[in-house]
Amino acid sequence: MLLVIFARAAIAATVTYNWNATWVWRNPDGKYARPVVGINNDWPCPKIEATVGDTVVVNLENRLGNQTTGLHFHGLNQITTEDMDGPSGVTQCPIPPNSTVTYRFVVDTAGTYWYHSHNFGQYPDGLRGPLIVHDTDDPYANDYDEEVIILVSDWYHNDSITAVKNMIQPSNTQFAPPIPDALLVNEGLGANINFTSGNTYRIRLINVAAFASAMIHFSSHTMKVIMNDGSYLKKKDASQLRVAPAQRYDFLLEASSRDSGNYPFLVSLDINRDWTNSTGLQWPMNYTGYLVMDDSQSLTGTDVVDKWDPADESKFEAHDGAAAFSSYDKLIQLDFNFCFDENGYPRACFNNLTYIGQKVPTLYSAATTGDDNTNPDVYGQVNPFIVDYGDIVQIVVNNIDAATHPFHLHGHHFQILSRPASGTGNWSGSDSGYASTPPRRDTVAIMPNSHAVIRFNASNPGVWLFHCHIEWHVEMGLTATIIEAPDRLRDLSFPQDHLDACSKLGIPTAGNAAGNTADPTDTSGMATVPPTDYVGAEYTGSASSDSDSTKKLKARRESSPAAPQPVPHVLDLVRPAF
Ligand SMILES: [Cu+2]
Repeated sequence: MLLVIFARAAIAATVTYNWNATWVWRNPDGKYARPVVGINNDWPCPKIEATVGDTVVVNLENRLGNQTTGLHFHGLNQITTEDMDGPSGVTQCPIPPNSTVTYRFVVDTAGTYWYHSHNFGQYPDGLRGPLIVHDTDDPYANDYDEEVIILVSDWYHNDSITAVKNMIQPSNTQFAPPIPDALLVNEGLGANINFTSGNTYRIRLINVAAFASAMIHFSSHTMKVIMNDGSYLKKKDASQLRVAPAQRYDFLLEASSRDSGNYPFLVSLDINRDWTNSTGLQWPMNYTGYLVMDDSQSLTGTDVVDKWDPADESKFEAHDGAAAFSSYDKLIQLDFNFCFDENGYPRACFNNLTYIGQKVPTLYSAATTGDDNTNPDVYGQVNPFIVDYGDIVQIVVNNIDAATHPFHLHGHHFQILSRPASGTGNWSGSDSGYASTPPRRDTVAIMPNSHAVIRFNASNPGVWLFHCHIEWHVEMGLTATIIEAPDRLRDLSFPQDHLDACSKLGIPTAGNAAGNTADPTDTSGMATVPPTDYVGAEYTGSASSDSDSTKKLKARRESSPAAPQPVPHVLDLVRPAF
């Protein structure tokens, strides 16, 4: 055993990426060219790829000129590296133009992940990509021959700041989000898979959308699901899957020796209503790809799905058979509904409170407020919840809205004990009927007018967001903050380049939410009302002159002032719900 450990330690590598965040012009749907946030003057963004035990280093330089940036590594739990998680205002400051911040962490769990900007509403502008951690001990290693990544997403012709400005208007009384203009597969319109007879393929399906879920179905081939969100599952057949924003599925597709020709598959954007029982309500955004076994034949034919009836994500079972935590020490109940703030602007609320960003990043407050850091008042209205080290925490989300919302927890893979069907209503308060060997995920899609019950072990000190992964809803404030084991966060130190990013922006790095170091329990100066003027990632300082791309982008934004987002016609059938 010692020898094995030694051998693995010896091969652990450091994988380094030197990245500039840059604007580039792209036309991924073939209908509209626009600036997108790329890496090193290219887009789609590159893949991060490493092996379990490796150290990943990303040196990220902001060369955007007119926006701040940052990166989150979605699904990695950042054990002992809680300051590398990436969300702006939480574990770091936004990175201003012409600054570099280094992310350094060990990838300790194999699986399919992704990275994305967690800096205001920036990732729908393109800053997102796959993050693959290969396993040295893959239980399914002998079951497949090749790997294929499929990235699915919605896409918008508006840039994100314009889209959010249009959304957060008092006239938007229906809380309508930006409506996608296109469905992208692999950040474009082409994702055929070369399929060789006799081979089995491991598909790594990742949804990087800002809003839409995606349905997927393969004609003539059954998906054998082996992993969700970087957590192995007992192999299970699925005819259709729904992958919500930020979720991932790994599944096997077998090109049997009897197969020949080319087989279509269908990816369809899902409007997030549970229309499994309502065939009339859908977006006309479908993509047909092909499993290509015979190049000489043309790619024709479509995969027709009469009715979407995807696998129930709560019914998969963890591969290791780990039992559900049998009880809990701390209950956090979050009733989610849309709401209006004091100024009549549409927001999204947990327990009638919307998340309001504060001056000091929350982790920095936890590290610098001493014994007061167990007092939630120190953190301001970031919807803070304190949990103690080693607590088994149960989070209940009641989704009072009539649409599906995918909720993501940073820093953990949680157990999904219950995620009942649409229309089930709120949690009864009784802990019964739960899964015994539940799947573990980092993102759970909660059904319309229903709820979910999840549990995790608070063994990872840090400040971890819990939020809807519809990016538009994050910008409306649908976020809570788990402050985990604050007694173990006291006097944490932070890398100088992270602190430098703050000082360049004039952001304090110590004290309570308002930067008060003398009396952290003094709440004066904290933000208590969300700003009415949305600026998102926009940088108005004079750190650099604008590039041609940013000038064009600014000109376009200035020529189209904010206007209420029209409610799309298809939604007139029912009360709009997002
Ligand atoms: Cu949402």
